[in-house]
Amino acid sequence: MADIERTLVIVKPDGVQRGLTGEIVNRFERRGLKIVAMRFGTIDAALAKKHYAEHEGKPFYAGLVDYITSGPSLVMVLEGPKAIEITRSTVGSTRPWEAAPGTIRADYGLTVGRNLVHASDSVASGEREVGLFFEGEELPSWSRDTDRWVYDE
Ligand code: IDP
Ligand code: MG
Repeated sequence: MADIERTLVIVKPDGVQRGLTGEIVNRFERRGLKIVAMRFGTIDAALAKKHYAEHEGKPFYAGLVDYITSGPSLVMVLEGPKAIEITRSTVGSTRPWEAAPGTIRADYGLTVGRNLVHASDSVASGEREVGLFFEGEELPSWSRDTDRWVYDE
């Protein structure tokens, strides 16, 4: 199998409030990524701070923690070849005004503080973030009958 990676993706509270969860999941699913975990609920402050630890001390950090904990999110783990880059390119640049047309952030977003989606930025962050949100049986390993039509070896 070629470079199978796992990434943590979050439809943030603005995406949920705006009724875009299905639309956003659909973009990843139709691209060919496989869902291996999914949970809906409000992220608590302790978990949010761990998740965004790299941003501690930055001017937007407090607002970021408030934003991500402000209501329910849809948290998922997606798997596939080059899943990190594939997911990031589907999501688009952090600042929606810089995101390429056709990406989620360009199609639905205007400001960096309401940019709809989180996606892990490296294989190492993916492993760390998946481990913060899910464990063991919550991450089933399953083979999809269509995989050989979705990607080659
Ligand atoms: P990413 O989500 O594209 O990986 P990061 O730089 O890791 O972007 O920032 C994490 C999140 O913090 C962003 O998605 C955004 O919600 C928020 N953020 C980043 N920079 C700013 C800012 O300058 N003002 C407000 N929020 C920001
Ligand atoms: Mg990031």
